[in-house]
Amino acid sequence: MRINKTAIQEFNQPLLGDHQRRFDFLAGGIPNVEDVITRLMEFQVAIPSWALGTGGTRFGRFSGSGEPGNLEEKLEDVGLIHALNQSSGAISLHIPWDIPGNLADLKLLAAQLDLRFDAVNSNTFQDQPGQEHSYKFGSLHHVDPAVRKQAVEHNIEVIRHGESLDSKALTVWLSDGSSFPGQLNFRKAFRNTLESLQEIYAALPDDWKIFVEYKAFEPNFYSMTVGDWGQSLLYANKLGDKAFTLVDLGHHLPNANIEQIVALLMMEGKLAGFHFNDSKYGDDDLTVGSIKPYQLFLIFNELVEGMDARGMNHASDLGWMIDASHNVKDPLEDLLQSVEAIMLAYAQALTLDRKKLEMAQSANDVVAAQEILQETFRTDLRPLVAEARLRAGGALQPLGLFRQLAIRKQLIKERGLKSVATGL
Ligand code: PSV
Ligand code: MN
Repeated sequence: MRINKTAIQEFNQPLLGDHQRRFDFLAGGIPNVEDVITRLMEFQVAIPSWALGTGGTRFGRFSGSGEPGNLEEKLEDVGLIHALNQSSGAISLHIPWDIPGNLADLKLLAAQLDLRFDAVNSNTFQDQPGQEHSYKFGSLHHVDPAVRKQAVEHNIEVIRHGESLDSKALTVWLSDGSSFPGQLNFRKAFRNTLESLQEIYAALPDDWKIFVEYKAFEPNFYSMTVGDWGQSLLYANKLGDKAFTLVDLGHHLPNANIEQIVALLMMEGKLAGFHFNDSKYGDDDLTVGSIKPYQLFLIFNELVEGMDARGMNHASDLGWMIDASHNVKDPLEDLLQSVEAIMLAYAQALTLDRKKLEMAQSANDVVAAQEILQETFRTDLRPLVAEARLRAGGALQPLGLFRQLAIRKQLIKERGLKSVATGL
């Protein structure tokens, strides 16, 4: 199903008066408001192809309904989100969950939906039917060179798929690690991984990047071979200029200072990709901003500060993606909530009085620094984000329109009650 422009305009019409009143009040207090709106309109967050269905845990999965049954339908779903919020104009594919079939048709569909293909992701954390060697004891770090070779070849195949869709980056997340002390020689595991990554790196096209994603634990619970930002940065530095670290918000040990990690990676020019989600305990993959919205704002504050310090383009120089799982919510509603939370945190970071903060920092005025941050965080910027969406042709209330149009009901009619998406 598609949402046409008229439906969006008709939905917005009765809401315009109230929106204008709230926006005008807010805009009066924001000196660079037009610049902020332009940046918000440019900013796009990619949706992962594996998060359009209902997720689950190792205890079970309670399937939703009307889930996309193939890649084309997944594109259609992202197209729906993007039509509603105008901020989700990209899709990220996980291979082999989503192997692109008919390229010409797929590209045409993406163009019709105003979508581009973001980073492609390899998968050496699961065995596939017919696969020669098992990844039970790891992939790129494996003690057996034949397993490493198979995993390297898979990554190169993923790059080739990405090239055919005009993607520009490969994300490598490894579940490689050990579950018990003594299981692994850490140095050998690191070196094997590095050598494997070097082979993959050698196959990257000139204008491509490789993102090395780290994770503290799970599925291995004693050590992970790319376990934290230090290890990821080591690999990225040793690989070369096209290699970077990817930060997934759920991949840290509890209470890690993610905003500081982000600031230092940016200072080193080694941050390139970002996976958004939220968590209470571990890699919970919850809706962005649902648990720790203040931390999300603090992270965006560092991102904006760091990107500006290096003269980077906010919209295109880093890869922005959601990486969440939707176990009890409609995935499309959940994704709309996540994108909204990201746009809000970005808007907050853009409107922060940075000069004033710098002055407070220089004067060691700790109280003033906190006041400046919290003044911005506590200002309701939702009308600003809504204005950007309105000007871009989106809905003033994306979730409201999703429900008013009964989109899930229509998808169930088209796809059936029992269609289950590939993915998490
Ligand atoms: C691993 O937990 C991860 O964050 C990686 O990005 C994977 O590609 C994705 O989730 C899906 O399993
Ligand atoms: Mn991730």
